[in-house]
Amino acid sequence: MAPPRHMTSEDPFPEKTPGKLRLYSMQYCPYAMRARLMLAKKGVDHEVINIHLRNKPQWFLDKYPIATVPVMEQDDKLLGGSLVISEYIDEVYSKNGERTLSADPYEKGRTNMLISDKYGKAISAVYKRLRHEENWEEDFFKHVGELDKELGAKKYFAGADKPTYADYMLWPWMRVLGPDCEIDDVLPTGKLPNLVRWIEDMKKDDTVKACHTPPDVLKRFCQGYHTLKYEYDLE
Ligand SMILES: N[C@@H](CCC(=O)N[C@@H](CS)C(=O)NCC(=O)O)C(=O)O
Repeated sequence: MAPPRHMTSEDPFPEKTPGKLRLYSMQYCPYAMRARLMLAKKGVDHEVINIHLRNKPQWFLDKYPIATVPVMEQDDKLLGGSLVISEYIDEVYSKNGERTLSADPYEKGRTNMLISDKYGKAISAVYKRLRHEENWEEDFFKHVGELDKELGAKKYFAGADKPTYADYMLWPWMRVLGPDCEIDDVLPTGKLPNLVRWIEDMKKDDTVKACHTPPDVLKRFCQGYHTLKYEYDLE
């Protein structure tokens, strides 16, 4: 099914359904994908309102002046920011023992430290590569290489035998690496052996499959980073 069209300043505010969780998103935004992965993982009944980021509706700007996606709304509750939303969904929609982010304060702190430090640097390096910036390689193999080291012999990032919060919060940027996608020149170098294995395992995960974007579409969107021509309704 094609994703919902991206709403512009021409579109009236879509009325909300009481009780229903709404995600303001952009179909190819990796931050919004974090929230979409968590919603899929937890099987949360929700609706997606896609926002055209180059021509945002005024009602979106009024609601969330920071003006980024994702934003989550449910009745009078509103949360913005991919990690805030993902953690909220994980906490609210999990029964005991089902959380993907550990409830143990130390474990949770370790995961959040990994996300803000090593993921942050690796994500910046991925954008550098997508933008074909000069000298992208040094940063890329340094910071994405750190992730490879962090993963080591573990199957998944937080040491579990199935993907958890730590894996889902990274996946939206790693899915663009590889032969099906935009960045096809880094995996065959042999410098990221653990990540290569992890990427293959992640592709088999049901939640990842539920949020899949066809590689040709993702590739077209990613090319926008290079050409600065972003297209949103590609499917
Ligand atoms: N820190 C934010 C960053 C979100 C973000 O930068 N989203 C991008 C789209 S991928 C955005 O909304 N950009 C606003 C714009 O392009 O005007 C989060 O984690 O949610």
